[in-house]
Amino acid sequence: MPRINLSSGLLVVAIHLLALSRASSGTYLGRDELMRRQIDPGALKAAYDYIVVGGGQSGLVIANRLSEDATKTVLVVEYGTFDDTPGQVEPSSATNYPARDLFNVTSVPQPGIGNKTGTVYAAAVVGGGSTINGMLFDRGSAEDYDNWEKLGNAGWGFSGLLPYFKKSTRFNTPIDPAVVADANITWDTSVYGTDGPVQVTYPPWVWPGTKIQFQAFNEVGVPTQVEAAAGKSYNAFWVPSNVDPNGRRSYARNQYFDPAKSRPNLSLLVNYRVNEVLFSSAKRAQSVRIQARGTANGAATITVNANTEIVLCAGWLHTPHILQRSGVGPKALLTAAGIPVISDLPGVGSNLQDHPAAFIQFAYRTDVFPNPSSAQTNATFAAWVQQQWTQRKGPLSVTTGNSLGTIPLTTMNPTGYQDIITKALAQTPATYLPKTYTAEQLSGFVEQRKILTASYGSSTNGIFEIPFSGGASTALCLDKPMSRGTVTLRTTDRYAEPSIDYNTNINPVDVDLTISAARFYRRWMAAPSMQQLGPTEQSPGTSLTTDAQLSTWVSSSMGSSTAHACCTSAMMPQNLGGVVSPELLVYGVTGLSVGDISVIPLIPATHTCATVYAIAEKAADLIKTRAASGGDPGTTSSTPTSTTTSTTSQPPTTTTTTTTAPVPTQTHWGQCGGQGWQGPRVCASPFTCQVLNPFYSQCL
Ligand SMILES: Cc1cc2nc3c(=O)[nH]c(=O)nc-3n(C[C@H](O)[C@H](O)[C@H](O)COP(=O)(O)OP(=O)(O)OC[C@H]3O[C@@H](n4cnc5c(N)ncnc54)[C@H](O)[C@@H]3O)c2cc1C
Ligand SMILES: *[C@@H]1O[C@H](CO)[C@@H](O)[C@H](O)[C@H]1NC(C)=O
Ligand SMILES: *[C@@H]1O[C@H](CO)[C@@H](O)[C@H](O)[C@H]1NC(C)=O
Ligand SMILES: *[C@@H]1O[C@H](CO)[C@@H](O)[C@H](O)[C@H]1NC(C)=O
Ligand SMILES: *[C@@H]1O[C@H](CO)[C@@H](O)[C@H](O)[C@H]1NC(C)=O
Ligand SMILES: CC(=O)N[C@H]1CO[C@H](CO)[C@@H](O)[C@@H]1O
Repeated sequence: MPRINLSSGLLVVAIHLLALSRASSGTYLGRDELMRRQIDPGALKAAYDYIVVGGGQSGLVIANRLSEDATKTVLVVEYGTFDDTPGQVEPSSATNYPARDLFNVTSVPQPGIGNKTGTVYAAAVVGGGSTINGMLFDRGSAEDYDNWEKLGNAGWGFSGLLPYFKKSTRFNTPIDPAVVADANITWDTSVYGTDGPVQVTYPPWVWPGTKIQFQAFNEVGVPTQVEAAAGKSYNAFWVPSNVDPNGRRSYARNQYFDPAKSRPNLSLLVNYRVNEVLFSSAKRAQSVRIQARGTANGAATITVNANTEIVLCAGWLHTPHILQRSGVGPKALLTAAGIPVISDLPGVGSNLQDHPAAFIQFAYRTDVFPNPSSAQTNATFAAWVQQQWTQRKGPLSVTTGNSLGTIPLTTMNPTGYQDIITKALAQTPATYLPKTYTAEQLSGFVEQRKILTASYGSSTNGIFEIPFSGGASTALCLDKPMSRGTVTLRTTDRYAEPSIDYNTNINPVDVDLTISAARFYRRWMAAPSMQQLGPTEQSPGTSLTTDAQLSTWVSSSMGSSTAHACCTSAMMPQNLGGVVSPELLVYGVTGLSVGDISVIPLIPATHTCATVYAIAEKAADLIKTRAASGGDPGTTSSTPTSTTTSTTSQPPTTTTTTTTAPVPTQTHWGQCGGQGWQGPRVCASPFTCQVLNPFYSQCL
């Protein structure tokens, strides 16, 4: 066991605090540069009132709100660092998904999709997912959140969350009224805030074919919503982007952290990993043990104390991993890893959900002009696109698109949806769930299934998302999967990336739902208005018609993730396998909460960014409220140990860390080319790299 050189540890913390104060003047200094600077050891606090674990999207929201009170000190510990690449705030960054800002991990092979390994999206950068995401800024339907409330979470329905959706946003009138009028984009400002941090608007471009696609939806029983963000994000609707009026990314780093970074009570330590939360004998979370990024197992660690509360915001992948390392998780797993059990919570790392997506391909024989591929075939148009962009208008102002069809199952499959529900309810739950599920977890799943199947039969909740913006092909995204995955600490090396098993498509109900979606897509393509575009089917292909044929297509064309992974430390009653209470407090311990996407019990039918802002805003209010009334009810009055207490480091076993080497192919529908593009130019099957304009090619 290495001896911990505490004074050098303190030095490192102080150096980074200094980096923070320099960062407030606009420059971020490299670590080497800082090492040469004079250090004031007094900059390090002996303890902080709050420690936020992870300076990603939710962590920065919570840190901002908690540090509004100048009497409280807040430390954020973030594994990544700042991404100051200028292009990262441009619309074209919406599908870069740069490896430099991501953890490099893949899932175990997925038998439900032909043993492919699932792509994993977990951000490793200040601002987290909000720094790299697609900027498609939608919310779920009221029913999505009301379903959370039905699982025993009072206050987490749509009406309980709406104030936080508003608090986190500010809607700006779109800069181009002509585009709005032509495309008939409609919205209702009353469901957004007027002065919230995240700026939201519609960019000044819509591909003309989009209007035809809306019409075609209307013709197959999918009406257009006036404002989906009002709890109505089902059927067809417009979705704004989280961009400022100049079309630049509006996200947690520039809207929650930058305005607060000069507060003397807020400190952000970057390039550090939180290894464990340490507990008192009364099971109160007292401190976090942290380690410099890139140092080996067993290298020096530093222990930092929290007076009031430790808030986990390390995301869907690492919040459960940190809990498991800290002795909070499934007893059998912890025991196998030699980790003393603080709280036996089998749900930590279970209940993993995402939106798996099957790629459906059509082509338009008689497409309108211009369309998303015009810039590649027409030099005059390509030049116009560039000229428009000098005024920050035109196609290059669009991020990942601004229109969605999120279709109820009752619309997709009016004659068959009831059979799917009956089949789901008749299953023996354990058949398709991870083998590790305990009796409580099985009961929890049965509760979830009751609620999910009710939504399968609802006309006011989407089951499949069809993103469309004038193109003929798209991803059919399963919004309400029945399958459940896991995130599991490696018992031989708890600091290696955990094992990820999505269990994509493992439940045959998910296949049935996807077949319903593919058939519905064909109906949409056959709608009268669509015929002016001359749609022809390429994949699945018109010869595939039976359930058996289409189910083969589903497993070959489906991918595990659309970067919406969640739900791995679910807010549910403990006797249903839950991990946190409706106050977001971790069961069985005190002084420890979770404030990120992990707490979601059932994945909503929406991209997750806006929802994470609302969760984090609500989390901050809950934390402030309990602090004002004396803290976590179970709190013991034990004084936290000071930073100088020697840390009893758990000896990490020295097994080789098998971090998967980055693959030089783009495995998702991300960017694959364009001027200045440094990333992979090859798309993994079934995607191919298509040139959309000189700046941008995409795996489609
Ligand atoms: C590539 C991509 C595209 C997306 N596109 C969209 C979109 O278009 N629209 C949409 O609505 N949503 C989108 N999302 C989803 C959305 O951005 C995420 O759901 C959301 O940002 C999650 O927020 P979070 O706070 O839970 O986690 P994150 O923002 O991921 O934050 C977790 C942070 O914890 C840090 N961390 C992890 N482990 C440790 C540790 N041990 N110690 C210290 N720090 C640690 C990480 O570095 C990270 O910064 C996308 C996500 C990704 C990744
Ligand atoms: C992932 O790999 C890239 C290189 O492709 C690297 O820059 C990045 O730091 C890696 N991410 C992590 C979290 O180590
Ligand atoms: C997936 O892997 C399993 C176990 O190795 C094997 O039995 C199965 O045939 C594989 N399936 C496919 C489609 O390759
Ligand atoms: C514009 O959209 C609204 C809301 O969907 C609809 O009521 C209205 O009829 C549309 N107007 C036109 C001209 O299409
Ligand atoms: C090419 O683009 C120009 C400018 O937008 C347009 O006027 C012209 O009709 C286009 N040509 C074709 C063949 O579509
Ligand atoms: C608790 C704490 O450190 N509070 C400090 C926060 O910052 C103000 C200055 O803005 C100091 O006066 C407080 O002491």
